[in-house]
Amino acid sequence: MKIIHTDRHLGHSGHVELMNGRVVPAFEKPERVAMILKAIGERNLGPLIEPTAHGLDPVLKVHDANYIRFLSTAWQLWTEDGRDFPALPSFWRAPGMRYIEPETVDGKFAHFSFDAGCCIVAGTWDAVQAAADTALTGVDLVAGGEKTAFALCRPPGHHAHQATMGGYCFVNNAAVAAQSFRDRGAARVAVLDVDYHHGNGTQAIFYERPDVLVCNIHGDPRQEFPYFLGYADETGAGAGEGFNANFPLRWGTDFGGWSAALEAACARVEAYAPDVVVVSLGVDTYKEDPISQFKLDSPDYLKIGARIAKLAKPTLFVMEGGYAVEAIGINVANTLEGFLQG
Ligand code: OKP
Ligand code: ZN
Repeated sequence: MKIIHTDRHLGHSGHVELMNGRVVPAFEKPERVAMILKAIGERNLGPLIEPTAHGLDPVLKVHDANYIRFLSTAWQLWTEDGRDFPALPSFWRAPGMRYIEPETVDGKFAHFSFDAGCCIVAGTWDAVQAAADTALTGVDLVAGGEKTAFALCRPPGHHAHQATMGGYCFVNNAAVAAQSFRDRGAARVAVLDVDYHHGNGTQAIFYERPDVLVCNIHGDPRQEFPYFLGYADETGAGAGEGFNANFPLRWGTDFGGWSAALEAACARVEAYAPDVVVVSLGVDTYKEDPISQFKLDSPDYLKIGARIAKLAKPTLFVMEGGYAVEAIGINVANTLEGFLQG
């Protein structure tokens, strides 16, 4: 299994987030990738390859041009204003307010975000572009006939909407990959999102489309971020009715409960008979994850990988979350190893 990786993610570092009302170092940090690389190397899961540049056209197929223009200039706008520290929004739109892009930098940050989880620093945009290229290089491999590939994306993507950043996510790498598979001839693409958090961005991007099935297993939004999407009654709309499936689970869910949801999600994928599967791979379902509330243990990830392999479809893994840095490598490597042996 080829592993697509570049060290350009390193520029997205030194950033902060808000945790329980305090400014703290971001949980979504470069060490996550270092630990994944270490475990992948120790297990000999496959060669590392560099992503190739795909430009912004495939990104603009799922994101608005105004939003991408904002992301590509946000650091410049922020520092032009005399600020030499990481950028964060602190204002958002309430329902009923106007959808207008303001002229000033704080207005633009408010307009294009839904939380304070997307801190921008000097290297953020380059890292975001590199992550999209990483996913797209994975598409090249799998569309070109490889059975599987692992796009080691950082920052993650599944919370990013068409024109909104949030939850550590800027460009929706998995959605860009799914769209790219469509554009390269796949008639039906399934996205299976196993990250602890609901992939609200991926759901929203494909919600009215029958050509991309989106299945999500995640913390119940009644209790968990992103709170306002991810309920079981969200089944798609218009032509997309019946092509979105949510499996919300309560805080404290262990592998027994989680794997029952995986079985149900996999049954949906099988019934859809996709040409290719994109797995949004988050391992923040782990029992020691510092921001999550499920109880999966490291050996469980071997079984998850094996169940995904049983779908017997070309499969692109796209990295999303996982914040227990000491175990993230083991848990990702277990998933991939379970898949390869399954
Ligand atoms: C991204 B991915 C703690 C609040 C949590 C954002 C969680 C984003 C998770 N400061 N906020 O799905 O792993
Ligand atoms: Zn997550």
